[in-house]
Amino acid sequence: MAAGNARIVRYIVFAVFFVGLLYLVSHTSYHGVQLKPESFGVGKGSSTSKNTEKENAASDSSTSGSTWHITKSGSGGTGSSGKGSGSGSTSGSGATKGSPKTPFGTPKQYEDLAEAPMALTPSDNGWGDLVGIAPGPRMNATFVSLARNADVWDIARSIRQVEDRFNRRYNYDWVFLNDKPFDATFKKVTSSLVSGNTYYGEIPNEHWSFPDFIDQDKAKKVREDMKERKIIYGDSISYRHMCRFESGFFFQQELMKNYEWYWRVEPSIELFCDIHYDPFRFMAENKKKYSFVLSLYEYVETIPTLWDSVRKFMKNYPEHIVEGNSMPFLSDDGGENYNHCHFWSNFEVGNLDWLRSKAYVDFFNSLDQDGGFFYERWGDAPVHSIAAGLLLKKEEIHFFNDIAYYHVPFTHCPTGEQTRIDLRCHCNPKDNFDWKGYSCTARYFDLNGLDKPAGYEDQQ
Ligand SMILES: Nc1nc2c(ncn2[C@@H]2O[C@H](COP(=O)(O)OP(=O)(O)OP(=O)(O)O)[C@@H](O)[C@H]2O)c(=O)[nH]1
Ligand SMILES: *[C@@H]1O[C@H](CO)[C@@H](O)[C@H](O)[C@H]1NC(C)=O
Ligand SMILES: [Mg+2]
Repeated sequence: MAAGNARIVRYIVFAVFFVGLLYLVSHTSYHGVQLKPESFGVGKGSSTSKNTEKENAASDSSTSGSTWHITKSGSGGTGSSGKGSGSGSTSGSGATKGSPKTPFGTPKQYEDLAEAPMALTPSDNGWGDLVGIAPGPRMNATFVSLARNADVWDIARSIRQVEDRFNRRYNYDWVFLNDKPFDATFKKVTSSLVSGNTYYGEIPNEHWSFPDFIDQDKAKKVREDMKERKIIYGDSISYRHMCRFESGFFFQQELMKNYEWYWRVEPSIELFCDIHYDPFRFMAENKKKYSFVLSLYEYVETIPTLWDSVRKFMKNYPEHIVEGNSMPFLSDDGGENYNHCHFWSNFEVGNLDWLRSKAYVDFFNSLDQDGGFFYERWGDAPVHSIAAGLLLKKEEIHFFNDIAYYHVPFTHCPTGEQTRIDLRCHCNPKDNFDWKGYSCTARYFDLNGLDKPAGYEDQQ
């Protein structure tokens, strides 16, 4: 019995000592005795260790670079299974060999991945080091978004994708335009998401109102009639101001005058693939002035007399109509009638100096005088497209196959499996609109004598 009691006492003493020890360790380790991360089976990661901090500073490494590398070598390991599922071993092994091991830039990597530190807070070394800034020159360019304060979360989604897929490595500016003042929330949220500088402009009233030559009664009757006929946005005044603004004034805003190139971004769009090069620089170096990813036929009810107006312009300003233009994209009978094809302008990368040129300004003013922005419901997409089609050489219009894009309800997902794999796309190729019957993109290819990408027949 006595021996048993002594054992129990010994147990209790030991337990009390152990608990005390635990208490001591847990309360002093952050100041004194540091628990070694290695003892938990992870790399040196604690930002609280001075030792680790020193290593962080000394080593030429980044957490994200190594994280990425782990993902990469993981998928590399499944290369053989990919081979079996694909379109034959040639393209399968081509995919493994052909795709770059580093996505872009030169992510810094550890010899031993287990040694990589983990930056947990913005003050830790390596926190902002998410693969490098892209090398090369920057163009005189900006993103531009027209938006209302209420669009903040929808534009936030768009910005996030543009940044993730492209701009975080390029840091181009972003101009926001609104017919009303932007509120503090809009500015705070958007500027937190954009890696470049952000600018907020209020549109002057003369760019967002009825010109005095518009007959208000006539315009009102049109809206009532279109409402009855259930034409989308047919009864909206603001939508008409928006279309006229995008057609004739966004590039004239004071903030936009600071740039030569623009990339238009609308709320709630999606980008599905990495963008590995600078589209602005591509445009500049290849002498492009306008670009698109989606094209389609316009809703005829919204533009019944647009082509009449265009013909009047062509007659009055023959000097602006360029030889070697894209008329066959717009008309099937040499310019007599409009086939309603247009580039979808909610995505555009283009040249602002072209839009500010006499040719384009004459074109817009001529159309504007005819009143169709209010007596009908002319969209900025056919207006921009017809201008690009007539005032530019056909080689100056570019189709960005590798910019994968969605704006409700259409998707451009690059044709060609290898392209989608190389660009790490997450769009479903079945959703690609390019070769469907209601797309005009095949006309663009035919007109320019371009070979359609391999595999397009399967998507018709
Ligand atoms: N500031 C402001 N921006 C507007 C207004 N109406 C539309 N916009 C913007 O103009 C662009 C086009 O408007 P949307 O409503 O997207 O028109 P849409 O693309 O034809 O149609 P959905 O996207 O399908 O609704 C978007 O960037 C909108 O944020 C407006 O009254 N004020
Ligand atoms: C950028 O382009 C605008 C418009 O063409 C021009 O006024 C401005 O000087 C340019 N800025 C630079 C830095 O080249
Ligand atoms: Mg839209």
